[in-house]
Amino acid sequence: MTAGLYFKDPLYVTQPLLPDLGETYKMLETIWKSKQLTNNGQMVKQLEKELADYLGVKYLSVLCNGTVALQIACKALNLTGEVITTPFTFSATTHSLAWNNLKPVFCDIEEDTFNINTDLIESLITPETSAILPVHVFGIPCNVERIQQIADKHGLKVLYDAAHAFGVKLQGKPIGTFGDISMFSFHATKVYHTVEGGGLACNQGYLKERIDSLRNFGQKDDTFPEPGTNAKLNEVQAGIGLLVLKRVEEEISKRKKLTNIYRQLLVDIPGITFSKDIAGVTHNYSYFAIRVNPDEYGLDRDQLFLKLQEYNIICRKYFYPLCSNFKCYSSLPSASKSNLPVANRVANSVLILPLHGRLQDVDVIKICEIIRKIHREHNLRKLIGERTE
Ligand code: T4K
Repeated sequence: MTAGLYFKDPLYVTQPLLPDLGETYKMLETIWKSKQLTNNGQMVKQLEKELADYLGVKYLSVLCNGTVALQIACKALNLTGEVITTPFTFSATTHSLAWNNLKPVFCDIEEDTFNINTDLIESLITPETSAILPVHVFGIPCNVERIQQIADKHGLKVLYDAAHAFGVKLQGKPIGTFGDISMFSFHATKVYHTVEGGGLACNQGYLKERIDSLRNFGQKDDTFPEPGTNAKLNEVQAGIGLLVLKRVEEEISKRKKLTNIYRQLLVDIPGITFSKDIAGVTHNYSYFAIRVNPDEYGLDRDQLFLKLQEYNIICRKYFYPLCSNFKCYSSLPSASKSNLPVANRVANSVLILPLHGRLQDVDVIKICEIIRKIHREHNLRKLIGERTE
């Protein structure tokens, strides 16, 4: 290993966007003075207003995290029976269905976008199907037009997992305006965060009311029409969220610059591929995903993942293992590998490289050099081995 290329401090796939500490103290002072720590206080109200504006959605509710937000969205939409979804996602997507006693029906994905393959959805619809739960994977929008056509034709609800898609737009239209409800994750590892947190965006007032009641024990004034839970965001996290929001544009533009460096420097490395910007999409650069083709690169994804750790580059294999291969779902008929060839292939070949606004250009340049060096060294060793045989 070349010492100069080794990172002294570990380079993680992400690092949270932190608000200014001085501003954070001031924000805390305001909360201390108000003595309102939770239960729909001023910070939460302000955050909902500012986020709805930023995301360009009619209604937005903030909640304690994205997973519980998804669970509440399923209830708010009265989902029953089966829900068609993607296996190529974080565990939370599938688990939120199971926690509502809904049966996940896995649909294969597209090779280029990693999103649900809309050509396959209709073949999975049964009389039990109540909804489609697609994910805008790594912030790349799904084929929202086709999904809505299918949903309208079959009377299905559409719940988007937009955990990665904060601020993304499609032909200028905010991503959270599609479908019946969209869930955003505001986890610390996301482009935008409230430490932990989530948001549900919708276009209809009655849904917002239902979500707000469900997150607050199912209470409506002094009555309890249905059982709810406690999914409230507190004032301190909402205050952090307001401060982080001020910095999110700068964060996205830094990530865009770094993404372009990655793209320029990785483009000619055999066996390494990645997505380009899509015309008409306003991207948020939430993740930088590469695919590793071992026949051309020399090492497979798992080998590269381990090799990069030797240089102190700590990547993530989102989303491996595939949700359909989890023990709790693998016996479902739709979970069979033959039903999901693309998703299985993608899950075995994708690697997420570090990308966040605290990274410097030189860090990304070094990561690319290391990926090139690993390829070269491996091929050289192979060549020498072949000659001496
Ligand atoms: N749907 C989708 C499609 C999702 O991706 C997610 C969450 C959800 C739903 C559910 O939303 P939430 O309920 O989480 O709001 C992370 C996140 O925990 C998770 O939010 C996220 N997706 C998933 C893709 O990634 P891990 O287990 O990979 O996180 P972790 O702790 O290993 O963090 C990654 C790196 O970030 C670490 O190596 C170091 C760095 N880091 C992390 C944290 C938490 C920091 O520097 N500081 C920190 O505070 O799951």
